[in-house]
Amino acid sequence: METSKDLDARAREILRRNDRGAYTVPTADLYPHQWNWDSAFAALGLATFDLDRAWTEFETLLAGQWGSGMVPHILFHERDTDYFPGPEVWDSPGDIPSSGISQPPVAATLVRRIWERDRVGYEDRMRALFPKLAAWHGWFMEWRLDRGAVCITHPWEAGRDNAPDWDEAMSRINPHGVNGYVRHDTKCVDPDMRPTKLDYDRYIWLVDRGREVNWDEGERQKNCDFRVADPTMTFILLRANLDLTAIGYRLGEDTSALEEWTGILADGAETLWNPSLACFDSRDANSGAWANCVSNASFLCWYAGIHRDEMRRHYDRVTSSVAYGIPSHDPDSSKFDPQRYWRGPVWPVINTLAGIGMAESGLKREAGAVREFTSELIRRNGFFEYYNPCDGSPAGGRDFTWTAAIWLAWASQGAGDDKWA
Ligand code: 2M8
Repeated sequence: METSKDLDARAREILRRNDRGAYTVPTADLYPHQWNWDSAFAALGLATFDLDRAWTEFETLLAGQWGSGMVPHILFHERDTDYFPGPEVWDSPGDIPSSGISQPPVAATLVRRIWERDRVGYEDRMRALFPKLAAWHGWFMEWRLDRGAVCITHPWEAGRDNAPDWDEAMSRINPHGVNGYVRHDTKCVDPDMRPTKLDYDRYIWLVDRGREVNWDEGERQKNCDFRVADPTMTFILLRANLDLTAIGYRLGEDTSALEEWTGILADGAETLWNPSLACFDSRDANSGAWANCVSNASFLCWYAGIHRDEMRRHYDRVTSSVAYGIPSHDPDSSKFDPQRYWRGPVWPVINTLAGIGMAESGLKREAGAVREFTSELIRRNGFFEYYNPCDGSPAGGRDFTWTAAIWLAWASQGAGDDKWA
């Protein structure tokens, strides 16, 4: 087995290899563009050895912001790649070719972390990013709230693409008229580790609907076929908003709107509490129905500063049923699939956010265990996209940017005093 130092060097090498100059791709073949939340994690990793480059990562991401404030989930800086669906399918109106939806806004939290550790010489760059991040948060507040919780309009927006959380809402979509497309993802990784064809038909059907109205949010809201209030988005935006407020204080900026949004989001997060499941859950904003899913996103409550004893009990239960936590879906559920993407596997990216939240909330045992699961999976297998929670085997894309970044900034034993939480 490699030492921590060897792994540190390999992680840096992966970040360098996935670096395209001013942005980082998640992994070369499978995802050859700039993804929103992957990019913010890339910056966190880059900051451990090249601070300047880390700031550039955020700047490139925010350069893709639309006039509405929305920051797309994919920026296509290069047109000619095999990724599907590429820029011509989205046909979006931004200056940089992009998708038409967003992703969990972890950027404010991660840039705060980077800036607070090394402020000297970076105030101007922070000052330039601040209004852009605030406008992005404001876009969620304007267009995506349901009783104060943040809704997604496409499964790709939550980043948990094929999570069972969306099964019910997606089952109502009849993807008529979608055909003739060629997937590239299943050529790069085992199809059993990816969403199914029916999932993809529906993903593309939803993209077609957005493109038809030129991604106008007002139009999309009038006729919204898929709108689900989601713990990933709600907890992450709530946390990001608190962090952006802290940045604003330090810069001497007006933070009154941010403070108001925090109150709304904190109330909204409570509306995701499913009393019969005794858990934070996804809620269909069109039908009002609960998804009835204990997912890894449910455990982001602490990251957003929200505590519940019931969530500790769920955590103990789901992690005692697998060898490595946190499974992305409840192992006691019939929908649990330890190999298929967001329907069971462990994702270092969610483990990091959940682990940070647990540590900050004083859940030392749980936080330590989540870090140890993550660290051991990486030490055993290297830097994969996700891992099987039952046997720890690696899955999905290899040499993965956010896994390498997370190793350097959080999971590595060598991260020492610099380790987050
Ligand atoms: C996965 O999603 C993309 C679509 O956005 C895909 O499957 O093609 C998700 O895991 C998402 O959370 C992640 O940001 C993206 C790139 O790593 O891949």
